[in-house]
Amino acid sequence: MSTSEAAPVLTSTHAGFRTITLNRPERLNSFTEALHLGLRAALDAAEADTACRAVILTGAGRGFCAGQDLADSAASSASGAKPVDRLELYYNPLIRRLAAFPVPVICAVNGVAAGAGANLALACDIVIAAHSAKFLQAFAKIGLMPDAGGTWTLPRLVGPARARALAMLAEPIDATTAASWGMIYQAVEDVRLMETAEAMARKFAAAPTGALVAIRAALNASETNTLDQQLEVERVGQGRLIGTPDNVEGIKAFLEKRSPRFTGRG
Ligand code: T3D
Repeated sequence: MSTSEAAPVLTSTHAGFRTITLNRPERLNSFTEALHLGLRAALDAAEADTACRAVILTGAGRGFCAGQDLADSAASSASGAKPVDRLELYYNPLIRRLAAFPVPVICAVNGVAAGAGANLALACDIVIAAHSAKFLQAFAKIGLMPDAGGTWTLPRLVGPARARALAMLAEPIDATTAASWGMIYQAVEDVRLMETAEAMARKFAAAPTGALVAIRAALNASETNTLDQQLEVERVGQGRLIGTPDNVEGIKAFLEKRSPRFTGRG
């Protein structure tokens, strides 16, 4: 494993995957422009590295991400971006990018995830949270509405009644509740968080990446499609996957009763 440090975001490169760590622990990894730019650069690097077949996103210290840095938000930013500009400049491209990222993104929520930090987590493919983590749609507490995709993801994950209550009451829920509501995939003991995420990343690092990305795209498309439209999405998607090297290898390995050696992005 090699580690390169580029505060306020750290990247660790492992065999087949990268771990990207938000690194402003003294401010619970809340977003400044520098953090946005650091995260963007870390995702650029992961995307450019064809040996990278999964990404883990996590936070340094006791928090995952407390959303927008409200002190930075109040002060005039380096680029002079107003809050609403920041959505278009940073948050929206980030959420769109995760929805189409070329490899699966696992979010390892190590502590509180609030505001845009909560919705960043929910934009990832698989969310695992430490038992001590909390999810908080903090926006209404400061007179705002959820952003970073929260009004899209929340009702789809937990249903409209719970989404409304989470957003309007702005009360935290713990990781176990989040898992039981279907908001996240799994809540694990704090000490097992990273080993669980890394085991999953290693599995993805040996998986047929193209199929995983096609699965995500089809599931996302199903949110608005009719059954007929979705059957067409499956026909087109399967048409692209059938006959790919990973499909050929998967069938060959099955018939030869051995583990497949998928090439993923290669
Ligand atoms: O402006 C735009 O660009 C629009 C976009 C908005 C997107 C958004 O995300 S809006 C929502 C912004 N986030 C919040 O409103 C959450 C604010 N934070 C909290 O409510 C609490 O900190 C938490 C519930 C997340 C955690 O509480 P707790 O008690 O565990 O920690 P704490 O003591 O409040 O925080 C620790 C430190 O981090 C503290 O600093 P200090 O007192 O030790 O010097 C606190 O001020 C700082 N901190 C936490 N969150 C933020 C923050 N500093 C700046 N911005 C934050 N978001």
